[in-house]
Amino acid sequence: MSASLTIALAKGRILDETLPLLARAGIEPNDDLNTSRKLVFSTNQPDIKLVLIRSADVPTYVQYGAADIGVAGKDVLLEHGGEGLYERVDLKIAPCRLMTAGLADRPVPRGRLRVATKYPEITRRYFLQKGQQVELIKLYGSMELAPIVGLADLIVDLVDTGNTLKANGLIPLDHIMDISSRLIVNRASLKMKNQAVKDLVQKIEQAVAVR
Ligand code: PRT
Ligand code: MG
Repeated sequence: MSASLTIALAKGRILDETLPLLARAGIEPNDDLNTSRKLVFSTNQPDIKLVLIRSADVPTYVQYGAADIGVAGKDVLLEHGGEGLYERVDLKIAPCRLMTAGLADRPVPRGRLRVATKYPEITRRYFLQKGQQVELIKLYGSMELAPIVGLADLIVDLVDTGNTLKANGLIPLDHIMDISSRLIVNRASLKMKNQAVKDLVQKIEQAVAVR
């Protein structure tokens, strides 16, 4: 008898790219996660279940042990702070870059800049380390609009193809860091359910390696 494990995933690109990895690790949900309205899913492994939550909530569920394991972007993990959890595997999925961006047709003004972002913690640290004073404006999405309407001089956002910036007259400026999704594990689960967690982590590492 092995301990039961709960894995937290988020809908969207993380789910789309994690399901094939789980399948290669021998874990298949019993329902279609993309169409079902359920939040808890059994799998072909009787002792493994999946829960589906918002991506920014994944570290919180794992931190408190409501899920033993989770998949979250490095952006989300840095913003959360990582308390109560361990990052175990770089899944190399959902890759992108965290960047500053501004209007293509206007130079960045001098003096104290206004920066709009969904990532105030990462952004605060980035400009602090550069020794640059900024005023942070926390947004929950559509950051690209902020410079257009004069809400901010710069944004800090994720960039993949660059098409979203371009479509809004913005250009990428400074590369803050590369981002990919990580497998995270609750600290207590790693101790209390050590064998089950180790087995699963190992299978997923193998699935990432053959990808
Ligand atoms: O969308 P929702 O608010 O429900 O949640 P979410 O934004 O947290 O979920 P989702 O699925 O959009 O993103 C989950 C994770 O995927 C993020 O935490 C990142 O680690 C990762 N990821 C990888 C991305 C992108 N690539 C990405 N391109 N997340 C968001 N984007 C957005 C970006 O914010 C911008 O609006 O896509 C747009 C830019 O894309 P390009 O291709 O036009 O440059
Ligand atoms: Mg999104």
